[in-house]
Amino acid sequence: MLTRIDHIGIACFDLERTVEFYRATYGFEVFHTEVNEEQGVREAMLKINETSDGGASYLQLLEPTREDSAVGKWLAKNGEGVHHIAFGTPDVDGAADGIRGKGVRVLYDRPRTGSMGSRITFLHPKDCHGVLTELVTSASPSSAEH
Ligand code: MC0
Repeated sequence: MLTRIDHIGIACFDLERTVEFYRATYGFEVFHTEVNEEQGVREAMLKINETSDGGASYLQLLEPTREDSAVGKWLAKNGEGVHHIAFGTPDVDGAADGIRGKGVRVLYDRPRTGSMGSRITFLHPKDCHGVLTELVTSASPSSAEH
């Protein structure tokens, strides 16, 4: 079961400048930052609201750490913009299995580590009407709140 929009991933060339745009324009503050070497991104999570499932929804600003990363390749081809949407679920393994059973390509055999210790996987954009789609289970309900 997918219970919230966990985050919208936005690819950018310069993380600090993009964070400043979201702060100055909308008043959104940085909730969390980290580097995910496996995914090749430096990211800032801006918390937008808490959700009724005990989690939260974020904007995730993503700057590539290397040109051959997924975000690096996408930026070179498309420029800045919305890169993916992520749905939150209490059970990423079960959600991925169910969606795989409907004929959608799930990109990882087993979920990998995402933002704030979450477990994540992705669905191929070509099977999702052009939208790279991520499934996320937070590390714990409290990690989505702090
Ligand atoms: C590629 N395509 C996309 C897309 N990326 N379409 C929509 N949205 C995107 N973000 C399209 C391309 O335009 C191309 O279409 C086709 O998919 C193949 O793309 P490609 O450029 O040849 O690249 P591939 O095939 O090497 O890789 C695409 C793929 C990859 C989606 C498999 O980006 C991937 O594995 N993504 C999942 C991981 C990821 O995105 N990590 C970064 C966020 P045409 O029509 O030209 O053939 S990490 C993250 O978000 C973590 C930290 C977290 O949330 O916690």
